[in-house]
Amino acid sequence: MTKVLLTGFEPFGKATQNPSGEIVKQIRGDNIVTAILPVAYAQSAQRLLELIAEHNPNVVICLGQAEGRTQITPERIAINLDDARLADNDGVTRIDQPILVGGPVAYESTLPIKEFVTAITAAGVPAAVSLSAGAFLCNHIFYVAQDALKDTKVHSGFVHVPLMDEQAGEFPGLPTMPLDQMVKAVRTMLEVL
Ligand code: PCA
Repeated sequence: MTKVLLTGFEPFGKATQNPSGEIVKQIRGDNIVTAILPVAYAQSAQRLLELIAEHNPNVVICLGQAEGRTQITPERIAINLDDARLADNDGVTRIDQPILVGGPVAYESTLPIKEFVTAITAAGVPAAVSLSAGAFLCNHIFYVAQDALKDTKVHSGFVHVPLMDEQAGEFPGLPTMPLDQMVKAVRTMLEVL
């Protein structure tokens, strides 16, 4: 039986909501553990590692918000770099800092990202593989997960989602997607597994 750990993030920056957190609130299942991670470098990594140790999942999918995107985007690569002008929710800014000193430059997702994109698109929700998760919290947690699980059979990775319609007022001019479409996309990924 596949046991899935599914995480989202708290709101950050100028946002008062985060679609990734709203999605995980709507996903329930016997073999699914959900959690909302803090948008803070140190705490988010610690919390994710605790959740993995506590629940021993076979699959870890982390979700996050990507302003400006129009599609559900499973990420292909996590890079060993924190580099963002935006401070995390603890006020910490990291520029040009490796996540793991001496660690590999990058890790690949071990989720079936191409199958995800095919299935999500077939379900009527726009999706595409992304080649960059950025260098803020989403990439951070992605890299931490891939490093922690590198010698295991656990499949893990990260999926960015667009802003949701309810955020249009806070992000004028940026594309949004209805939350139920995003929930459908995540349910579709769980079916693929
Ligand atoms: N998106 C940010 C961090 C938290 C989130 O939901 C990112 O893309 O790094």
